[in-house]
Amino acid sequence: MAAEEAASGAPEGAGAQETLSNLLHEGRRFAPPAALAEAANVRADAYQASAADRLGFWAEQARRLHWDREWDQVLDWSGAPFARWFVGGRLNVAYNCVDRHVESGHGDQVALHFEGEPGDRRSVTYAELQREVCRAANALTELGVRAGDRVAIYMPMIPEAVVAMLACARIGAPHSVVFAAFSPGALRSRIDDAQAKVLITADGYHRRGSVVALKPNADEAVQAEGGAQSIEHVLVVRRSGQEVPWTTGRDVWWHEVTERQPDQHKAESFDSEHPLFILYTSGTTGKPKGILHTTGGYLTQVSYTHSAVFDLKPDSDVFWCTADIGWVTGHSYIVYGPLSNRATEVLYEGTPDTPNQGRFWENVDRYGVTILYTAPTAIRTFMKWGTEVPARYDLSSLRVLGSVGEPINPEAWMWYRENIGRGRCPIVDTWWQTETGGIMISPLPGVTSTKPGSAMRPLPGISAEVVDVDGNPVPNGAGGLLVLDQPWPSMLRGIWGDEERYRQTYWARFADQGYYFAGDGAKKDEDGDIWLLGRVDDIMLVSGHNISTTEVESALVSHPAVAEAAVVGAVDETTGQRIVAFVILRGGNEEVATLAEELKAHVAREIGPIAKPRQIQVVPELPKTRSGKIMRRLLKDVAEDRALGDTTTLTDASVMELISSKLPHATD
Ligand code: 6R9
Repeated sequence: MAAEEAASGAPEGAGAQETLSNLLHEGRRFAPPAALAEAANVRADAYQASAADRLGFWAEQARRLHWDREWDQVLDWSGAPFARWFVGGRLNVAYNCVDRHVESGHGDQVALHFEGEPGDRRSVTYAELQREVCRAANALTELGVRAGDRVAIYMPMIPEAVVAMLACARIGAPHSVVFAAFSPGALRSRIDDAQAKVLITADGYHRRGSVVALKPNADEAVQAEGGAQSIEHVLVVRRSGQEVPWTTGRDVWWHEVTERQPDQHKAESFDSEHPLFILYTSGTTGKPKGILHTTGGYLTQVSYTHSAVFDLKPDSDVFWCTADIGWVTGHSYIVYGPLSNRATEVLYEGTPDTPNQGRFWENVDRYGVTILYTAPTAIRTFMKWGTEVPARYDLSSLRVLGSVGEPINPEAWMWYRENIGRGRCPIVDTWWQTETGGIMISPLPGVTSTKPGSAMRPLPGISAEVVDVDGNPVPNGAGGLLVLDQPWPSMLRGIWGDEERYRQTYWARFADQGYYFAGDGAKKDEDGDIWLLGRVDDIMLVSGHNISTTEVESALVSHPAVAEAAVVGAVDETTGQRIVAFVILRGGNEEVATLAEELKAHVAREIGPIAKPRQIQVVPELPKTRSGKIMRRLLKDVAEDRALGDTTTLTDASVMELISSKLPHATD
């Protein structure tokens, strides 16, 4: 393996940046398949064209959409860091995502193949979607929702969730989607912050073979005493069919109110900067931030990136993004990007292991999925389950594979390529954030020769840099902080109701240079390609060396005995921090005692002695957020023998008890 050949010890005493440059030399390259390159939506010349005239390039991308009135100015950055894109332009997002496809003769094309977890199925064409969105828009209007009013959406992954979002967009009512597995308290604080007028929810949904009730949580969030007071109506979709508590006057069945509406609705045009949605992101500390996105710039970038990065051909592709609509990935790459591009897509309600561990691959096989977009956490789970699971299915329809959410370890990247893509499909590792709205750094599947584990380059039209603490670009081969040094169309327009926090969080760190600070560490390799190294808060400082958790984790999972790894820096009197690793073993590796030593030696070989974990703890599970990101903060609490911090965003809080009980309180 090239990574092993190239591994050499980091020289003792090297500076922080030199140390980073010695980590993880990746020699493997995968050129795009010739047929894909030949017919690719975006070619190599887009990089030069966009660099020569960035605003002209974005204006050209905006013309992908239907504008009721064209803009007067592409970008107004005079109020930086508050951007205005396509100033003076007017459009309707729902019209762009639905009606115009019907008008161009594609009403019979399937927009959504819905796959319920129990196996119930329903395909919704663009013409049907148009009628449903119109009815829902009329229903919201009947309930008193006007342009500018906020609507909270607390729904499972069913077609009505997509319809609800589009109906809000159609009438200019910004939605705030709250992940259905969030608690009543989390829902309440988000409704309060946005002062939402209507809440759209469901009776319940299917998860891991059982029926989960949702309406009681919604009720608790908006109850008369101690609940969110801004809600006037709760609109309830019938999904699970279970009995629900009911508050007459406030609660309305979705089917009752939509069925009596006309299935036509005139889409009004809105200003390019009209708010489209608020999406709360928790971050590591403090109260959730309501990230605000607006209309024209957002839709332009998600539409362009969805077409460029996944090479979508609307007449032949079947796209499947496995995220939940509660996350930005679901907003941009289930709803707005794909539908604006007239994609046919899969919408799946459930989990990957219900009724068995082959469910994802069965879905790919059944619908002939050609483009799959998922997360490293899912890929590592599939690795644990073994290659024999996907091997049982016909995955020959696949042609492009995507990854998002966390750095993808080279080992997981290779596994994805070989076992899912069967060595034929380019992998696009896409870096972006709730705040960026759309993909920023990613290979282009018909252009880029990819490297396992690297997100490669900023997309045409996007500018990013890796800088040192003073804001100077680092040379190739060195590490630093990722910044975005030019505004982009789908950038957040602020934090809802908190202008100062917006400035402080993203723009204060490099105020002199005017850079957006993403909060991620990154390095540029010898070719200038970008490797994401995880959140800056997670980067460790050992004897004066900056060491990224991502790289030590990648070294650990490159050992055949390790399925998943999470690494943290714990306070240490002599070295500042010491590296503590938590690993999940692949089946059949029981000789834990000798393994710890072997893994330490393996990391030392792969990266260098400085990166060797002081402690290695075998654990049954890792703490993850509900969107699949490892919560290193909690592992750090364990490693530093401290009471655990806030665990409310964990998928499964009992995981922490298991881990805490296992860690010996000694250093070695
Ligand atoms: C889209 C999304 C954003 C944070 C981001 C970074 C991490 C996302 C990544 C990645 C490395 C990738 N992240 N994609 N890190 N490589 N391809 O996940 O948005 O939930 O706001 O998270 O996720 O740390 O800063 P969000």
